[in-house]
Amino acid sequence: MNELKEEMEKRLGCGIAEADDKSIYRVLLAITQEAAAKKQAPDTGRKLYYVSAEFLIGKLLGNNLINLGMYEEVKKLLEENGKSLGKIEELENEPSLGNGGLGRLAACFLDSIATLGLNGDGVGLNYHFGLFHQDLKNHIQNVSPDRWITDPSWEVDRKTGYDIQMAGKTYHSHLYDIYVTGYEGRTNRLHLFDLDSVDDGIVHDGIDFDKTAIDKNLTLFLYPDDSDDDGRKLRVYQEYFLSANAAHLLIDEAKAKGADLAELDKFTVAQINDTHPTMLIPELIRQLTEEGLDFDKAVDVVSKICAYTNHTILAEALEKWPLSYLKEIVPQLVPIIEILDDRARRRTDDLSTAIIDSGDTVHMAHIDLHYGFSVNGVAKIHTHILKETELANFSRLYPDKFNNKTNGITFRRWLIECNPRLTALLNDKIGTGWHKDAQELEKLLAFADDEDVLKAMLQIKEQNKKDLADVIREKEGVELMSDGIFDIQVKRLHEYKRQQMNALYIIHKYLEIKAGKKPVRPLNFIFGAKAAPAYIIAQDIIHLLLLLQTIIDSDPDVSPYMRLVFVTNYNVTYAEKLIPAGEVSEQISLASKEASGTSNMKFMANGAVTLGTNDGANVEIRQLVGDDNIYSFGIDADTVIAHYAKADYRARDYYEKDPVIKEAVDFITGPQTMAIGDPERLNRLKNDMINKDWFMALIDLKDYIRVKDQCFADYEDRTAWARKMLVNTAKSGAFSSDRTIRQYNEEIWKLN
Ligand code: 26V
Repeated sequence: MNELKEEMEKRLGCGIAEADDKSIYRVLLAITQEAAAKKQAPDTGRKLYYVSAEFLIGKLLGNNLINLGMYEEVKKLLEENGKSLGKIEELENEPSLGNGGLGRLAACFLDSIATLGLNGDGVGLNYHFGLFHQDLKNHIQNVSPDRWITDPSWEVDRKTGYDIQMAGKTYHSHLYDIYVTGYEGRTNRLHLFDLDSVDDGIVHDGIDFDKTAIDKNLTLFLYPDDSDDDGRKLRVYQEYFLSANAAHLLIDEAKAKGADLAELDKFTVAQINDTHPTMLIPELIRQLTEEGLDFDKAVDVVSKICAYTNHTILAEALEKWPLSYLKEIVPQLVPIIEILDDRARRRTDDLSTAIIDSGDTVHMAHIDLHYGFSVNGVAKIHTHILKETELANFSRLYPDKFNNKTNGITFRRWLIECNPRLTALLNDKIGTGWHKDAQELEKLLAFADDEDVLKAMLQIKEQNKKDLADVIREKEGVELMSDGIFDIQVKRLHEYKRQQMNALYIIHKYLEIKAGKKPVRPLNFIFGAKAAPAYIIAQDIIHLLLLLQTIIDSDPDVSPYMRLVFVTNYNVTYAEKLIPAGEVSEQISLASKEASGTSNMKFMANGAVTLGTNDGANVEIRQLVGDDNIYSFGIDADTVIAHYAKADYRARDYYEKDPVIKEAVDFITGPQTMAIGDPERLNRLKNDMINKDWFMALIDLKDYIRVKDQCFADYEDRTAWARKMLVNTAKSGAFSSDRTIRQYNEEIWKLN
């Protein structure tokens, strides 16, 4: 303690008590960076490169302090000097390098890789603004750039880069590293490539910019709007820039280890995170042939290096690019992709597996499926659907490539850091072994009938709810009812995740209360979500939710019993406040559509009870906790798939035949919403629900209402509910990303 105090005071040039928070942040950042640097390990043996368009790493100070074992000491020292570590952490901007689950998963994986002492780095792009910042005004989402890189920064300037050829021009990349500290483990790195000529100043009117000025815009935003040709081409530029830099880096590092490139697979393995980095495969082949390898040998060795993870079965998310784009932007890859296509065609008569189809469209996932040595889904049901349905033609060709790796989360961030109260109780009752072996959480089951422990769990939840209510009061100006139930749905806004079905439930409750049927306890419905700016129906759903928030708030008959809040700019930092306070975890995607979900795991670990469909990892949660400790509803994946196959779902039938459904849907364009909302948006949303409803919200609505009502009724038996909370926390260890990473390593990466 004294050593740390002296070190801090030396750097501050004054006592800690006299220093301002900003200076303290600066000093802690420097001390943390130095401690992290010391834990770097030599690059020996096979090394993993986790290549991803997204790394949603969240703020770094708290996490690094925990992983380096310095958190408690720093916190105490600051407290003794009248300072708050929490306040100092607020000064840090959250890196905006991801969108949702895929990016957050990559971040949890980096934590686990370093914690397990594995030799593995992340490779991504240094987006200046990342995903947009969201504001909510006049019941709509407004977007603006999220400037997250500040001085001091966690980025280490490597003062190096590579020449990357795109559309006949040479772009010189610039590498920045972020240290990734493992929990009592080693330090790895997240490599982020950038371009010096990128110009933040070209962004105007929200997030608009000249999409053709590649030298100025290349790394401005994650997922720039792809609703026009220029936007789509920019994505191709970004994807090639990511892949080509990754290829250079891994070849360079292997060469530095004295690798014979013909045996590169002995030194290197690359995990391709979704299809965005797919060009790594042809680009590695290209670079290896430039290094002197014969073409066949290059194809062979690359096929032993690259593994692919699929994160979605939504057809529209499987990337396809016109061959003409590739000819324009990456002509150097086109002959290679053509040969790969030709060879793939010779392996089968099944034209559906072609890389370049008859319309000259390049199916990026098909490159991964033919030339990756492993293909994995992210939850049991997801992998099953990939094998049996979506990618059945490929699994027949390559039955041995397919494998499952159910997702996981790091308990360091999603329990130790975000829920200190529950952490203290757990440490007290079952020790601290669970920090590194989350399966030890099962020891908590021994307390399932211990009244004191159950009471303590309820009390902790009450306190966390009060904390969240304070945050929401301050940030959103909304007063939650902390004595009521906290029901939370936080995730990307997408029709398949069915925030609109949750909205219909809330309308139904509103109408019940108006008709005199009051809930026994107040209900707080909390949403957080960003919607892709070009995704119109998603914007309409946000509009509806914001209108409902206002309507409920301004109705004295209803507001004592129910609140809705849509929080602004949902991100990792907000999630860390929301999740510990969650009681009912809304995981209500249409069965078969949510690959896994990971917020379901975070809520579960923090003692929330899942209200969910039999989809993604919900299925595995249900198996673990048993039917008494989860609320499941809705049609199953097979039924959904059969409806699509037969094209026999007619939303209108449900709307017309059931007065409860009709009443809720009609409310969307009723007098109360129309008085304050945008009629065009509301009409479009209602019409879509009746005439299309592609994700079948109306099929499941009645069952959802029934089970959700049951869930809220059961909440009243507080002891029984506390036991459900306890079982959920106790069983959540199965979803540690340490477990997931061990499986990736044992079955795919084989790092030594
Ligand atoms: C989504 C979007 C949406 C905004 C516009 C651009 C764009 C581009 C790509 C994607 C793909 C997102 C894929 C994704 O995040 N999948 C999620 O992966 C999680 C981790 O495996 C999994 O838990 C979620 O179920 C799955 O949706």
